[in-house]
Amino acid sequence: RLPTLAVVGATGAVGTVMLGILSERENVWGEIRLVASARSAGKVLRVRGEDVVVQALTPEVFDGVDVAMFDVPDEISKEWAPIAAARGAVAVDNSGAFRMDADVPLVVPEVNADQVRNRPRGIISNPNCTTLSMIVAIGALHRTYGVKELVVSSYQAASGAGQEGIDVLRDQMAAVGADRSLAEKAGDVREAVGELGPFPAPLAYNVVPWAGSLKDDGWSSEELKVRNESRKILGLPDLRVNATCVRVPVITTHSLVVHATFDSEVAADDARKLLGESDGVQVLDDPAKAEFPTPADVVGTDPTWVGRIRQSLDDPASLDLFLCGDNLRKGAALNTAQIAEVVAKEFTKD
Ligand code: 11C
Repeated sequence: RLPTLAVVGATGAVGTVMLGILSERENVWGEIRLVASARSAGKVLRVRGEDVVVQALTPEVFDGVDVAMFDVPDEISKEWAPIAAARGAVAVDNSGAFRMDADVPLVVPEVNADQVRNRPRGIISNPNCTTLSMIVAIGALHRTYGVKELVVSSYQAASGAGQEGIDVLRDQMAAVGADRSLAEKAGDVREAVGELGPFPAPLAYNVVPWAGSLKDDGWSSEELKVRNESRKILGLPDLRVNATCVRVPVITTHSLVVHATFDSEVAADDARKLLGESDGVQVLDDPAKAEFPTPADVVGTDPTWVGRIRQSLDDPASLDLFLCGDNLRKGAALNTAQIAEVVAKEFTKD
């Protein structure tokens, strides 16, 4: 039989992309139930070419559900994923609520699909979009060369902060766009943009060296996620990782610069070939022809894009890379859908 799927958070930024992905991918689901807050209940959304009425989040909505995806804030997942699991569903959670729990696997199917079965609580976590935007490529390199250290700088899109992030950046761009005298005097952009929304500084005409919340010793939650989640996914608890997370005025698609050090020497051509043959990775790397990934050119696509692949001039065991990944697709909805599809196979086999 085909398993029943619930999509919790169906009306949010990631949920909206999820409905598109479920409509595009090979169908492995029987019923698809759409779930959101009571405020959105009764709305009609389209998935797989059909109109589906959104249901309110209640314990009963999970009755008969085999897999429940959660694309909701941490506190909602924390409360409701265990309720879904108690009612017999496998919860695939895209929030940060359970990612670092030892009894919850953190899965990227191209890297550690085998971990899906290792779920004593009936919960599987999906990584943060920033980690996901690099880990498929780093995982592929790690399998051959053994990764020892990552130094990461992110260039994160506004949609990482949800629909509010998208709306605020669009409003700020509209507010500054017409005035050709702006961005010449300290503070003039800040004055012009209006609401900062979820960002601690203007995002239009700017870069903001901050994402997430403040943690010990000046690190941001986002930077710690990149470190801790990379370690867990790669199964390397002592991996050295330093990340600096920066927000840029891009609507969707996170970019990262990664300096990766391996156990053995890596020639750039060998890395290019290996990445080119890896599932979920697309190499675009010919600077002489201005060929490298940019968010504007890859948004809406599934792979992790890699370019600017160079062997370090000072260390033949290190590579410098530029990566781009759509933070709402592979960074969130697509990876969740892929995990759910791995689980779905268990039901169709029985
Ligand atoms: C951002 N990466 O770009 C964050 C959003 O842990 O799932 C996702 C936060 C998370 O703001």
